[in-house]
Amino acid sequence: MDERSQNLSRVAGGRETYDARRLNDTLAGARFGRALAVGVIDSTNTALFELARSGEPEGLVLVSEEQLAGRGRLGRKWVSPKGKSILMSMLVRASVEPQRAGLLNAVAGLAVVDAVQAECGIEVDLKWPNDIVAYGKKLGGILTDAGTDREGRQFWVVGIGLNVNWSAGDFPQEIADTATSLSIVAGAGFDRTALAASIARFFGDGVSELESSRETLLARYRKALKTLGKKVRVELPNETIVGVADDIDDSGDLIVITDRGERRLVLAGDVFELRPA
Ligand code: BT5
Repeated sequence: MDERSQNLSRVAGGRETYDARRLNDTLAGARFGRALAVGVIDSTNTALFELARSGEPEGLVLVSEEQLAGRGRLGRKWVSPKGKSILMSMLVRASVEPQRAGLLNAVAGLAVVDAVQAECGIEVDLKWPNDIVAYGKKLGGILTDAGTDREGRQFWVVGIGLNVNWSAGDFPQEIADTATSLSIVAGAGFDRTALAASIARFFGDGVSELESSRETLLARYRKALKTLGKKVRVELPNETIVGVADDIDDSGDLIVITDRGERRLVLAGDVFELRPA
């Protein structure tokens, strides 16, 4: 067995309840067109990152039923009951300037919005920088990890967590008031295999759009971002900014006009919507 197959089988050790064959059939020919479905894993982002470092080519999609160490940003935890979420990561080796790579979060967010619309008939919103929300509650989040492989080539692992078939009793205390799921919003369950395939397809189209036509992508992102035009409080590690979320720049960073009229560029932070005074 070569190194790559060994890596793949190590990562794949687990119960498979996604329909991996249908997932791969549906993705045939797509840019993100090879899927690996595993049972339990620490984190799909961490596992795919390791494969990427060893030279795995672009296009691999890793989905899992359960994560033991699911990660959010800044060392936060991503929680999920077994078999009820989409927990997926995709390996990107695009020709994107590193300073624009933040837009992969936008590409992933838009892919989720489009796939949920197509597969579930539900409209969901994006909240800057990486949340998928419905009725003001968090449905999903995105985590992009950037790395360099052993040959010095840049890659990105884009991870998506989406609460699909959770019922009311599935929410741990710490997110009970702030989170929701597609099944709660719609009152129906959804096929995770079809949804994951649709997200991967839209994501591939979006990465190509980012490479060839960034302005079109930015226009779509501006339209989907519910944060723009809202009065917000932005929490940064050492500072809190209050103002109006005015726009995003070419790299997807948020432009806030503060109450004192200053223009501030926010690269990463937690945004809370405030009620207008
Ligand atoms: C995120 O971080 O929203 C990024 C989440 C990315 C998860 C995916 S799952 C597949 C891949 N593999 C990984 O290991 N990660 C990615 P952040 O903005 O930091 O939000 C984290 C915060 O959201 C936590 O501190 C909780 O407050 C809340 N949270 C945790 N799990 C949640 C869930 N399932 N639904 C809604 N909110 C959640």
